[in-house]
Amino acid sequence: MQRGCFIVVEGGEGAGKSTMAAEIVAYLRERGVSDDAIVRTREPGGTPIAEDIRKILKDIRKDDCLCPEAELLLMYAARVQLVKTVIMPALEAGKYVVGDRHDLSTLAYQGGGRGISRELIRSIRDAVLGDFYPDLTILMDIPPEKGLLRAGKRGELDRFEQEDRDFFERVRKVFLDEYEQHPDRIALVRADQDFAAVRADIRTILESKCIAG
Ligand code: Z5A
Repeated sequence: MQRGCFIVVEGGEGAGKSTMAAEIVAYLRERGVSDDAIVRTREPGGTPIAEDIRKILKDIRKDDCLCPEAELLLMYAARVQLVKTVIMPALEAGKYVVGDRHDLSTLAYQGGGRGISRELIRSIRDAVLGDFYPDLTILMDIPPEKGLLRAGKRGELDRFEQEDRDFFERVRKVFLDEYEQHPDRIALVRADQDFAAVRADIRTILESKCIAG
């Protein structure tokens, strides 16, 4: 059986990743991919254990703070659980997996945002995931102030959303640096356009990569 395809949507908060992940699923359906051949994931999360880890990562604790290195290891604990129990089996069964964030986020947030060295992140990644990578990453780029404004409309902010402006600028810079270094596997979309324009750009990328067709 032909291996499936792992498509990841990445970017800053409020970029519209979840919205566009749903649009990618709609695109696949239009091209005749059946519902049971499409799996959606989100990170951190996506399995019962990984969702428990997500709660630890997102909750604001007044009585303790999470060290950057502990945060990094929890991200990878959740990710390995998801990759090994959900994503890999789905790909082996020939399915499409549409992921809301994956490990580019770790380089951006724990690397750029928290200042953990790229070498440490890469060594943990390589040790637990080996040569596993997404087939396509769509990076939705948006200036942090615009993304945070969208995200802020949801109400209460989580532990990440309470970081300062510089944090999000560093995160964005790593995302864009990675795109510049790997334009073969990362596609860039301007996420501060209106919904129809973002959707059209994503469709053009999927068509150019011959996804589902
Ligand atoms: N994190 C990390 O540090 N390291 C890691 O390795 C990983 C994650 C994997 C997960 O939070 C947090 O974990 C995240 C990074 C960290 N931290 N933050 N902050 P999450 O999953 O809860 O949140 P998120 O990933 O940032 O997603 P989000 O804020 O929900 O944003 P989104 O998915 O990109 O956007 P959306 O929900 O699709 O849209 C947001 C709003 O904008 C919504 O009202 C939409 O209707 C609207 N929208 C969408 N598109 C448009 C356009 N084009 N125009 C206008 N309005 C739009």
